[in-house]
Amino acid sequence: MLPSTLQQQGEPICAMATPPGRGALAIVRLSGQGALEIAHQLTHKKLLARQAIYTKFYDDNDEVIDQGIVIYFQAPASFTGEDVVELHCHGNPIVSDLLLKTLCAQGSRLATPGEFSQRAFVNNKIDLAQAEAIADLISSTTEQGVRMATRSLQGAFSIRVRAVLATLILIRTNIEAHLDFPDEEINVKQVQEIATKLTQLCTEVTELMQQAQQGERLQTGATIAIAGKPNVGKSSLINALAQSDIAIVTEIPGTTRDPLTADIELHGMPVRLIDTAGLRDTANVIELKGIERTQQALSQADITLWLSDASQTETPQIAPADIEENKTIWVHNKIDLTKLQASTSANHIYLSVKTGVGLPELLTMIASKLHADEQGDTPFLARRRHLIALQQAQQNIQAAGVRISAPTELELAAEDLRLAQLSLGEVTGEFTSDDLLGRIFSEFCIGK
Ligand SMILES: Nc1nc2c(ncn2[C@@H]2O[C@H](COP(=O)(O)OP(=O)(O)OP(=O)(O)O)[C@@H](O)[C@H]2O)c(=O)[nH]1
Ligand SMILES: [Mg+2]
Repeated sequence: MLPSTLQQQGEPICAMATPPGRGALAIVRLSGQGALEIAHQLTHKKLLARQAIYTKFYDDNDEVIDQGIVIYFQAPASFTGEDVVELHCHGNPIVSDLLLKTLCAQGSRLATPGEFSQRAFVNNKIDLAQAEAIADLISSTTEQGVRMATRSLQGAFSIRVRAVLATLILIRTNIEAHLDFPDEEINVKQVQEIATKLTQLCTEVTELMQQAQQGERLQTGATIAIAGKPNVGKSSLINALAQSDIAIVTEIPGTTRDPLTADIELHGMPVRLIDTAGLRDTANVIELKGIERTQQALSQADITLWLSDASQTETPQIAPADIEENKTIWVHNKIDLTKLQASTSANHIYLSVKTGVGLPELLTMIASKLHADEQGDTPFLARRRHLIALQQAQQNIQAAGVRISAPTELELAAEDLRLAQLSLGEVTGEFTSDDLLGRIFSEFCIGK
């Protein structure tokens, strides 16, 4: 890593930092080698670091484009670590286009998606998980998502990953020392010590992974399929939970054919509900297609609400054999037609969609199954990429733990730990291929 004062500055790039459209203000950002000179040509002003200066912006023919504020951030004390200039102009896309055109005519070029964040990463202003947190912070659709992304951006996730990495490196160094000096054979006590440390490390990675998993789910949301035999009240339930008449409800069995979706928020977690076609043996081609789609929705759902009609006790309503018990809540509907009271036990709930009794309890049950009610324990936001890396690291650490007890496999245990280190390093971006970096940053918007 270069000392920050010696960091290389890239060619100057510019982009809108605010969304396109009309508004009171827009911000155009310029970063890189020579940004200060370009800004000087544009404003005809001598700019001082971190001072907001009211100025006119001039085009190539010295005609005034607009007037606004210019702020100069001297390298390395800027977002990208390079010289950065922010131009605050009036929020008209024609004005910002004219500014960008002038900046390009003066030696800058338009930034590619995520290029500002990528430069911040290259210049060690943020690590990869933090750069991703910026994109997630901007795209979050729930308050909880925003809070978690902010924590990740502040380094909550990276700090935990680095702590695990530091412990792992210590253990690895210890093992490699024995490999380097084969005369001093590793003794039983030393093996036990390393094995204990590896077990502790594995527990830490597991905890981190669980929290990351929860963070990922809180960001991307969960899918809940509502399934059951025809006419049990599935469409009535989606309407009630979405508080909107999105699905047609009739007393005719087989009303719903295409799966219908509704997005709701549960304890700050985005949840997608899917109402499906009732499952039964039928020769109707259209209904059969609907049933096919139901099976598909069930296989992809995080949770299935299996609805049955509590008033129809004579014909037991059995779910398909392939339904996953731990992903299912058994909802017994229409208790208003029976003498039953609203109640819950384990994964069963008795309610009436018609009267609304038991619906709040159903939401609580779903939230607890999704762990959405434990969000206070989720300090950061993570991505699927991070989960895969953590899982890989965990498997390698586990494998090392098994191998360590056989002195002949010491070398293989060291190799397992090296692989675990690579996986963890991928999260923060210490060991990340250019391909992956390119893919990650290309998903950002221009100007980020
Ligand atoms: N009494 C009573 N009737 C209900 C309740 N929930 C739904 N219904 C009625 O049951 C009938 C079927 O409801 P739907 O919501 O269309 O049932 P569905 O499961 O979507 O049916 P399909 O789309 O045909 O599979 C309608 O007449 C609803 O008004 C309830 O809690 N109590
Ligand atoms: Mg229906």
